Amino acid sequence: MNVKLRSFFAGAAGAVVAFGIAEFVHGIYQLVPSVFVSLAQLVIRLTPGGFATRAIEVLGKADIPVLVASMAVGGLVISGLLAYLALRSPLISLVGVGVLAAIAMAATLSEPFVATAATIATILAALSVGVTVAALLMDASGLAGAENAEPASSSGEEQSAPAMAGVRSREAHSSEGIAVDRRSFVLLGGGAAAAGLAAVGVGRLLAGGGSVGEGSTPKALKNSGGETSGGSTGGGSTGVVKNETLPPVPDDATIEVKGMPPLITPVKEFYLIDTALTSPRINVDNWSLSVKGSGVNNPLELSYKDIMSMSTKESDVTLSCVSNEVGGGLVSNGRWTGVMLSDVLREAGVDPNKINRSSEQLVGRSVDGWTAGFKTKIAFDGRDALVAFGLNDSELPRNHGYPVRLVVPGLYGYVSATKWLSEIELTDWDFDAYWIQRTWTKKGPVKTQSRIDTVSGNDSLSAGTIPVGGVAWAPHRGISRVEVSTDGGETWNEARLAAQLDIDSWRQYVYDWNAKSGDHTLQVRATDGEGETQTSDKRGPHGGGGTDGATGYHTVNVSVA
Ligand SMILES: Nc1nc2c(c(=O)[nH]1)N[C@H]1C(S)=C(S)[C@@H](COP(=O)(O)O)O[C@H]1N2
Ligand SMILES: [Mo]
Repeated sequence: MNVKLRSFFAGAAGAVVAFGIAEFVHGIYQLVPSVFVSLAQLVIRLTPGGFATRAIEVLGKADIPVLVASMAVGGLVISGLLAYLALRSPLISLVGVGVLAAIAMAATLSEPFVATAATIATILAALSVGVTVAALLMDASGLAGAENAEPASSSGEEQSAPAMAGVRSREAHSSEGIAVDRRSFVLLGGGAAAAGLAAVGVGRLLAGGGSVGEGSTPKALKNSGGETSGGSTGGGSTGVVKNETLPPVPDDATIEVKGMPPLITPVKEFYLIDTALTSPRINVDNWSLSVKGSGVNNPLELSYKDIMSMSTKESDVTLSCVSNEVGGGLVSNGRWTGVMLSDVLREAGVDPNKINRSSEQLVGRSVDGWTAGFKTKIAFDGRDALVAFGLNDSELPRNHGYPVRLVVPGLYGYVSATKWLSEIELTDWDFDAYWIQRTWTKKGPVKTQSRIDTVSGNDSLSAGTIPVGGVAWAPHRGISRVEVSTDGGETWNEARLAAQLDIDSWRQYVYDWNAKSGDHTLQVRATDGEGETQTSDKRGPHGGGGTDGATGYHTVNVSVA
């Protein structure tokens, strides 16, 4: 292994150690954000629209491992190069480390919940140790650095100077550096890297897992009439509590066919889309929801208890993502519990009759700065727009927005369904929320759609009766009719509909197809409660002329034996 390579690996090993320390501290003290996660968030935030759109919306969360892997590789390469650079010019290397420190601080300090001093100290300490490890490794292999470099003088990067001490002092020591053979170098470097990785692992474990597990199972909600959760008897400002709950799902609202999705999507199967690398961990004791902006005559700062003491409402609402492909799975039906958004706004002194240009848009903002906006009047038009704290009779799971999110029937998630809600602001229509800035359409009404669930192209089918069924949705308009074609759209057959649970909810259908052997093209189309049939126009969610959701008929090619 030559000198260049050794210095490169020394730098990379130092980086692993530095990250290990930072992750470990994050694990034991959450208010020091994970440098890695914060950096990834920063990358996502700064990514230009087109790319972020593809990466996050179109691919869902599949981009996250790619992002994490490329960041890890990038970090190692940069650190390796910095160490290699130190051989020539410790000063430039020092500046490089200073820049890394600055970026790490910028990323972490912009997180919603952060202990500033502890975070700065952690980053400085981690970098110091990392650089020291790198320098010791280089020392150990007898790398003489910076023959001609002047010691770094009193530059602005002096803050991270301790980190570079090892590198700079090496000039003095290098003559007596213990030159180790290749094997020992690999052992030492590998040992340092392994220790760093172990620290990362322990840190991640302590922090409660990555983006997948998302911590413990949410607590069940107590919804018995009049009983408010929160445990407090400290007489809230709001008087009467009228908890309105829904009866169990009626039998006739479901059709029992193999492959039919459950009418209410279990939490574990509920689709998941957001820009957060890991869901914010919010302690309800220091969380609040502020309601402010134009036309808000009585700005509010609501605690979790305040919200739990208001009248609650349950509602079955199908939530869908604008980036769902025709036939795709980014749609689910939830039984949501919350308080009416209109109640919250009225409490904040918003007069529905006085909404004007300057209060035309309602913007939800999450603790991590994500935004979504829709017409304020939608909150007052009678639909069950909720400030939701429950899903399927439990508290919201962390990855679905704990403690509180918005749910607005009839609007795609990207314009309405702010998770980890921290602020509701009334403003004008000029403000562009997160995905609008990234080229998606400003208004996002959910398009009427239908999906074939009980038959797939891979099934081995045999002639006879085959139930072709699935779900159709047109939230807040309802579904009045579903038709199935078995000949690629030449002729259409009326499907049998389950009872409509709610016009905001998807509806199950089935068509009992008398299948003959041969190849067939199955299609489905739905008509909404206003008599409008979904368009056959084939469009992707984004691109190909559209930026407002996919259209066309779900088509499944089958061959029957
Ligand atoms: N804070 C926050 N809220 C968010 C998002 C986000 O990225 N951040 N994504 C939105 C989008 S695009 C959709 S489709 C829904 C998805 O909600 P779910 O993950 O609970 O299914 O959440 C919305 N709320
Ligand atoms: Mo979405």
